[in-house]
Amino acid sequence: MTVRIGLIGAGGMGRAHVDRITNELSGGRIVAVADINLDGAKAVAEPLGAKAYGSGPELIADPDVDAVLIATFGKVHCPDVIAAIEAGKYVLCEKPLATTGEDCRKIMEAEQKAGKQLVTVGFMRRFDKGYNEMRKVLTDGDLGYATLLHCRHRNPSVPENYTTRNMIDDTAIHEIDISRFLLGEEITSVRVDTPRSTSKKFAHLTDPLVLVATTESGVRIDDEVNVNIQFGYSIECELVMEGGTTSLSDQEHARVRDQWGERHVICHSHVDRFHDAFNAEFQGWIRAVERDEHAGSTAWDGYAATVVVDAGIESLENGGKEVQVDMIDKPAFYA
Ligand code: ISE
Repeated sequence: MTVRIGLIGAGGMGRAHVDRITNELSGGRIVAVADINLDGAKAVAEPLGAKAYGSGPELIADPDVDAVLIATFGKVHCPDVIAAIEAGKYVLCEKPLATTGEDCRKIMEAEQKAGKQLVTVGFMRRFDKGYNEMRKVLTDGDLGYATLLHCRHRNPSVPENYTTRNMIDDTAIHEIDISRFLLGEEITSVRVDTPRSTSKKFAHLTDPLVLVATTESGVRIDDEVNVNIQFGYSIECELVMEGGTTSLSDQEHARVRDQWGERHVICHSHVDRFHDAFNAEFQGWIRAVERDEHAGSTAWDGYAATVVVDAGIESLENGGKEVQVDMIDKPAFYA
């Protein structure tokens, strides 16, 4: 069976997903593309022989669409995710699931009403080999329990419409999710520090930030979010346990050693850095949809990350005070 996928959002991320589904993965085909810019939707759809729509609901209602992929801006995710659930279609929604905890709760309520887990959130780092090996070092138990998690999330630059709030809800949300994945527990409080800003940024940004979070068992997470670092897209992570550490190795596949020293290429975008993780995530999702099964992170994971984001933004807006994460009890449906 070929899973007939409808894409909502024909921007850069959507097009990267079309490319992987069409040229790199098997079992899925893009049959429809929707975008509020209908010409943008047509530009992506026509070469594929797919249909083009000017809105998400039209695409979701199309009986030829088996499953929905959402790659629009976070702010507009919620109604389309709920419409897909109500249509009984599996939906892979790029992060964030929604931009408020309340919208995520509405999504979880719709899913529980449908009686079936249909929502996957695009937290692709969960499919990265490095993070999975780090997690295994912890769960194997030989090095004891975790005490600290040091993260660095560096982007070469960001566009002018990217805001300081986006440093938390669009960028640090990846470390928020991967910390939960690595440590297997929830984050209970957050504070956001604002060190000296770089001059290499748009005037409205406060960059870098350091998000400091604490988990249920007391593990301390620090995340340097630094989005105008110039030199490349650089993701670092070190997990400290009682008897040793484990860290993400760098992104290189090969090194060069010569008269100028030793080096490797540094990529410039998340699409390249997490290429293999995205592919593993999407291939797993397509195979699961074929079998009528859920795959990947759940709507609960989307909710849990968003309420930590909410606390981080509250801290940022209140001079870096420590904010407790306001989280509902996990419904048994997501156990
Ligand atoms: C972007 O949306 C991503 O998801 C990238 O992984 C992140 O590095 C970047 O800061 C975000 O804007």
